[in-house]
Amino acid sequence: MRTLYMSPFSPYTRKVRVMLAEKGLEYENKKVATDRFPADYAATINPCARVPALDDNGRVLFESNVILDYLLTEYPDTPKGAPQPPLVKSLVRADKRWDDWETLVAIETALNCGLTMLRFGAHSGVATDPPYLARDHQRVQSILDWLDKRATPEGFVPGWFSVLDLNLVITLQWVDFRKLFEWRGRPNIDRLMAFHGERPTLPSSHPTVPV
Ligand SMILES: N[C@@H](CCC(=O)N[C@@H](CS)C(=O)NCC(=O)O)C(=O)O
Repeated sequence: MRTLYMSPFSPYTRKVRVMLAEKGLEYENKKVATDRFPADYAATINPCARVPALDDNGRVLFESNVILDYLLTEYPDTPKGAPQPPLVKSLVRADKRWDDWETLVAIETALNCGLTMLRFGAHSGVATDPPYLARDHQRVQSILDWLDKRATPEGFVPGWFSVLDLNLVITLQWVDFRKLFEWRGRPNIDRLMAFHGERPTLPSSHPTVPV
């Protein structure tokens, strides 16, 4: 029995849904109201009181990138006919571990900035009051400039669909869905999004699709 504690609009949840689809793993979606978590959720599922969390036959994990790492490690196979380019085998490359971790953390920071903008700012346009929102807007633009130098038109790990690609695609598709900030106009990121953004495992978990 595999249960995903989730919210349909959550980009962090979506990363896990896409990975489960890539691995061809069956699971049950358990929607959690993120504005009023059930009383025992933090005590029994995720002490951080957030989604996603995954209960994999009694092994309960939280934190999206940890769950991705777990799924890649515990379920190394991909189904026949899986999309191309193939899914990577590990969260980060052994020989580029520090580079890949920095990329992952930079994308995660951009997503966290987006969440702050959504919670505390206007849903569209640049809300600059309070001032930390202006800093978050600057931060995402500098992160995107930096990512554009690390990306290639075929992703962060050419020849593969990497967890870095997965994180970026989900972050920027969610930014568009929430109309938070402009990210286009960077050659490598634009092409990476065109290259990986249509992957067949993505549409069914798009935030516009009812769960
Ligand atoms: N770092 C966490 C972030 C998870 C997160 O922030 N989830 C949001 C939904 S998108 C949430 O549960 N928010 C509820 C809250 O903060 O009260 C992860 O990667 O799983």
